[in-house]
Amino acid sequence: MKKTEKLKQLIDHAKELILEEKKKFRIGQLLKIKDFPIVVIGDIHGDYISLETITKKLEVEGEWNKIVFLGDYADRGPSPLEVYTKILEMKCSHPDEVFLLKGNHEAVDLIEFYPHDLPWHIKNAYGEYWREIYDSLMNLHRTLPIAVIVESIALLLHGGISPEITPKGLEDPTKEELEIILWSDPSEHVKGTTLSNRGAGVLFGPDVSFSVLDKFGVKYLIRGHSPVTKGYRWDHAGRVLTIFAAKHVYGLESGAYALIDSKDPPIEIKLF
Ligand SMILES: [Mn+2]
Repeated sequence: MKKTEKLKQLIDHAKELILEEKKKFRIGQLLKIKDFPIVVIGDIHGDYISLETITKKLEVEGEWNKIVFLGDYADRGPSPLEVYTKILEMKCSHPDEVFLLKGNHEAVDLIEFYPHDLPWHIKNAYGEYWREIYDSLMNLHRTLPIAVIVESIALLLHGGISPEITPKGLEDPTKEELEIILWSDPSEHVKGTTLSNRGAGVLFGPDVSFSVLDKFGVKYLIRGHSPVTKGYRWDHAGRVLTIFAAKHVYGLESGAYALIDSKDPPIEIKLF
């Protein structure tokens, strides 16, 4: 089979399986997951080495029931196509166990994001056929869900929250809500929300985290989006966890992912 056709089929197959999630796990764009342990993996940004390190560790340690990726799969790192191939193969071989959320780099029709080197990588690998691959990937991005609720434990999404975010709103978010969810960051120094210097989304303070997480009936928010030095960072009195996987691309001290289990405390950080 032509290699363009092979990748396109993988993307389209994964897209069908993502749409199928609606029958079992999803209400609109919101996923509900309850089987433990749940592995949560933050931004990869084309860093295939980090993704491979994590998946090898998961194979060896073997303790997972679900895997949730928090979005931002390509752009910045050298190997976005290897990353897509790997995560889409994982989705296809474990459709009821592996879930891909949308990050701001997958929000095709929302706000422009930089850098966006994915088209260049596809042109480099597929020449004149690049557009077919790119369009398939963009269509896949349009189908991705935006958040996961792990009942009474955690809300999982790419960026952040504001007082307007509700469980009902996550099922079918407005453009404004989507911008908040995909672009925002926590801040210790803000009360309520303020404008973000990213030019999109907001900075949200501890008071917002406490009230919104209480409204969702969960203790924690787990999100990616910020390249934190140690691969993870706790904010807002230990209720907001940032995790980040792309350690080579950002030169971080370590990368990290999180493991949610039915024990106390429920979240364990895994460094690599
Ligand atoms: Mn991001």
